[in-house]
Amino acid sequence: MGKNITQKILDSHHVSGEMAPGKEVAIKIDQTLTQDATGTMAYLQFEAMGVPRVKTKLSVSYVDHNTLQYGGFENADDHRFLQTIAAKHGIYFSRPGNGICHQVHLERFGVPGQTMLGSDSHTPTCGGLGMLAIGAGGLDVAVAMGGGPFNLIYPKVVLVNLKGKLKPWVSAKDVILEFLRKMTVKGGVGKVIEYGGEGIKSLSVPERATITNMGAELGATTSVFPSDEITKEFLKAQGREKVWKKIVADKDAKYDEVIDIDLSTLEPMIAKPHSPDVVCRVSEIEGMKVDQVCIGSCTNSSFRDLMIVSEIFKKGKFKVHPNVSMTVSPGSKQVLEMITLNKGLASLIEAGARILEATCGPCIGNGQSPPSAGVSLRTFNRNFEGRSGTKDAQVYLCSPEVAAAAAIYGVITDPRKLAKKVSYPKVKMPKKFLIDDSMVIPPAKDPSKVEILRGPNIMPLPVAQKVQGGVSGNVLIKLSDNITTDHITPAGTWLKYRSNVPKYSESVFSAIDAKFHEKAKASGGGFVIAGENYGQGSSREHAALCPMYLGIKGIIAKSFARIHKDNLVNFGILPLTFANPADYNAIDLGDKLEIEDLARQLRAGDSLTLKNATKGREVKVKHGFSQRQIDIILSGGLLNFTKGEAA
Ligand code: MIC
Ligand code: SF4
Repeated sequence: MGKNITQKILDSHHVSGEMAPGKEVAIKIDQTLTQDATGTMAYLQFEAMGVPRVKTKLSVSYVDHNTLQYGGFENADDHRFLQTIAAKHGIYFSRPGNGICHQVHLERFGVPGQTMLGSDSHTPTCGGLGMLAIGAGGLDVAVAMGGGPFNLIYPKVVLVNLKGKLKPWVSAKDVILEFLRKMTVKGGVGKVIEYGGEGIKSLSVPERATITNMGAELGATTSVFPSDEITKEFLKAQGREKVWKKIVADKDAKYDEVIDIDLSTLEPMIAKPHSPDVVCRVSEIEGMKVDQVCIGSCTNSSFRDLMIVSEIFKKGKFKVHPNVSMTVSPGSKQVLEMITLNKGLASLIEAGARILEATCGPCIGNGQSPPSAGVSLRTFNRNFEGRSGTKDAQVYLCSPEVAAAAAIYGVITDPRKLAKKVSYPKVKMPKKFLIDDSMVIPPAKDPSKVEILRGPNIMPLPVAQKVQGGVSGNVLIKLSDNITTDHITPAGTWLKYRSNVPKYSESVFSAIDAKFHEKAKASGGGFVIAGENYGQGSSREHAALCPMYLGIKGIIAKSFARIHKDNLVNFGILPLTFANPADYNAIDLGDKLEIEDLARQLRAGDSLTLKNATKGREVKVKHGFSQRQIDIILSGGLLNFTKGEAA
C-alpha cells in the first residue's frame, strides 16, 4: 500500500511502538532547535543528564526572544550562558541579530525528509520544505540531544488538497486563516496536516512555511509540504542544493481525512481578538480605526513578505498614516540584507516604518505594546489577550498585504482596494540569496577549554519529587476553556526570568489571580480545575515547571493541548481529564481533593477515582498515559526517569 509523506518519514525514523493512530511511538530525531526563552532550561537539563556531546546530526541554539530587556543583566547573562554551553556540548550557536529561529532554520539548516524537535511550538515552520518538524518542551529536546528517541502519539494524517491559484492581494496567510476559521484552535489535535494537489505549485517555500508555521495554532502535531522542484530551487538559492531530496506522497497513499481547498476562491482574511481562530473576511470589518501595524514574526517575515509591503508603499508613493505606528522586524539577517540590497529597506524607511531588530520583538510582548485599548494589526500568529503587553489591546492577525493597506489608510481596509492605485507587486523568489553564516558560531573543537559562564539569573534546576502513596490538596483555581500558556506563565516583562524558576513562578496565573503563587505556596500546593484545551499555545515548559515548583500536583481539565500535556507529565504533574465533562461543575474552588494509592490506580487502567472530601463524593477521571508515561509520573518526572534508566 502506498504511503503519505508523514508515514514515509515516521517509518524511516521508527524506533519502537505500534505505527497506528492513537498509539505511542518512539522516533529518532535528526536535528534539534532551541531558542533562548526555552533554551536555558533545555541546556540545564541536558547538562544534568551528563552526556558530553550532542548525539544528533545537528543541534542549533538560537537567541531571538529575549534581546530587548531594559535595565539589567539578565538577558545578556542568558546569552553568554547559551553561547558557552553550546560551544562545550557540540551545538551551533546563532547569535542575537542573526534572526528568528524558524526563519533562519528554514533558510540555512532544514533538510527534507529529516526529523526535527524544537523547544518552540512553531518548529513546524520547516515543514515548508518537507521536514517532519515538531514542537516540544525543552526537556524532550534535551533527551533528543542526548540521543534518546522522541515519543509521540501516532497521528492521524489529513490531506489538504490545494487547487487553483491565489488571486492578487490574497496570500499564504489567508490560506491558514481560512483553515483556522474552519477547524478552530482544537481542529488539528492528534493530526499531521499534509499539503498536496496542483495548488502547491504556485507557493514558494517561505509561503508554504507561513502555512505550516500556523498549523501550531490548529493544535496539530505538525504540518508538512512535499519536497519538490520548488523546494529544490529554494535550497539551490540558499547554496544548499545538495541536501535536497524528493519527498512526495505515493499515488495510492491513504489519508484519514481529505479537505479540498480552491485557492482561487479565497479572500483576504483576518483573525479578531483574542484567538487565532476568530476569523472573518477583512471586508466584514472594514473601516475600523487602527493604531498600530506590526510586520514580522516567524510567520510572515521572509524576503517576499517584506518586499511586498515595501513595493506597495513605493509604487503608490504612500506614507504610513499619521495615526498609525508601523514596525517592521525582518525574520533574519539574510532577509534584512536582501531587502537592503533590493532597496526595499529604503522604501520602508521612506514610508515611515520603524525598523526593529531581526527578532521576535513585539510578537512576544518585547517592546511596542499598543496604546490603551489600541487596535493593532499584526502579521503574527498569536493574539491572546494581554500577550502584546497591553491588557486591553485589540490585536488582529493578518497578511502583509492587509497590514500594508491598514497602515496606509489608518483603518482596516480590504487590500484589493489598493488595486485602483497600484498593481499587485510581483516579488520574485531570488535566484541566489545572500549567504553569510558568520553569525552562527560552530561548537568548540576542544570542549575542555570552554568554561560555561553562568550569571546570577541562571538558577539551579528544580527537580520534582518522587510520588509516595497518594496525592491530595485543595483546588487553588478554577478556570474556563482555552487557557493558554500565556495565562499560566506570561511572557513580556516576565521573560527575563526564564532561567530563574523561583522568580518566574511568581507570574503563575498572575493575570487571573495575582495572589495565586502565594496561595499555592502557603497551602503546600494543590489542584487546578480547567475546561477544554488547557495549555494551548506556546511550548514553554515553564508552564509546567513553575506550577511544579509551587507544588501543583494535578490539573483536572475537560481536555489538554498536546505539548502542554507532555510537559506536565515530564515534570511529574498529573494531567487528568473528567470521564464525564459535566463533573467539572461538581468541583469548586477550595474543595479538598484526593487520589489514593496513585501507583496502583495508574497501573490498573485508564480510570482513577478522585475523592472530593469537601463535597463527600467521588468523580472518575482518566489519564490516557502509556506505560512509559506512568513510569515517568511515578519517578517524579522525565529527568529522574531518564537518569534512572541510564543508571
Ligand atoms: C511563543 O510564540 O509563545 C513562544 C514564545 O515562541 C513560545 C516559546 C516560549 O514560550 O518561549 C512557543 O511558541 O513555544
Ligand atoms: Fe518568536 Fe513570535 Fe514566532 Fe514565538 S511566535 S517564535 S515569539 S516570532
